[in-house]
Amino acid sequence: MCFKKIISKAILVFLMTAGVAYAKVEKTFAMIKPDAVKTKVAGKIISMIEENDFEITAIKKMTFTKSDAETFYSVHKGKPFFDGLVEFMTSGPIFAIALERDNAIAEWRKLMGATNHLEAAEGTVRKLYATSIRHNAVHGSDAEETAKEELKQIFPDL
Ligand code: IDP
Ligand code: MG
Repeated sequence: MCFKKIISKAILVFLMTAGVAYAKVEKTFAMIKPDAVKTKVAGKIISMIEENDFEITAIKKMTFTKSDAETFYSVHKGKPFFDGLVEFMTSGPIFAIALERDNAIAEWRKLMGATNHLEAAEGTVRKLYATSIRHNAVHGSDAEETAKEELKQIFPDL
């Protein structure tokens, strides 16, 4: 093999390795909240997740106890909306979902849309299904560390 060919092969291998490293598979935690389960749009939201190339690695329907919700949202303890949030999150069943894809955390938050549905972009889950800033259909981890903690709380065996 000539020198030129060896160099171009080496460059190709380097670029492929760098590409794979860049697009590393990431895990995140998603939830379909009680409002969306109650209005039976959970299936539509799961379709959106699948259509956007996420792998669903675990899913379960469950109902948060007060203690589950307080632990899950402990970062918001003391905020004016905390008690209402806990009441809402314990008001009915949710779907807890473990997701994987490249940049899963950011990609799922992008697909969810802004916390306030009035600010959510067209085509996002919250634009389509949220009815207020509290009743906003879905949850998504906001960083690698929180994704790890949330997955551990809800799917300890994963
Ligand atoms: P996020 O779900 O987009 O990450 P956070 O700021 O982490 O938003 O808030 C957690 C949840 O608390 C929101 O999804 C929403 O259900 C509720 N929430 C946030 N801000 C308010 C508010 O100002 N009023 C009522 N509920 C709120
Ligand atoms: Mg949050």
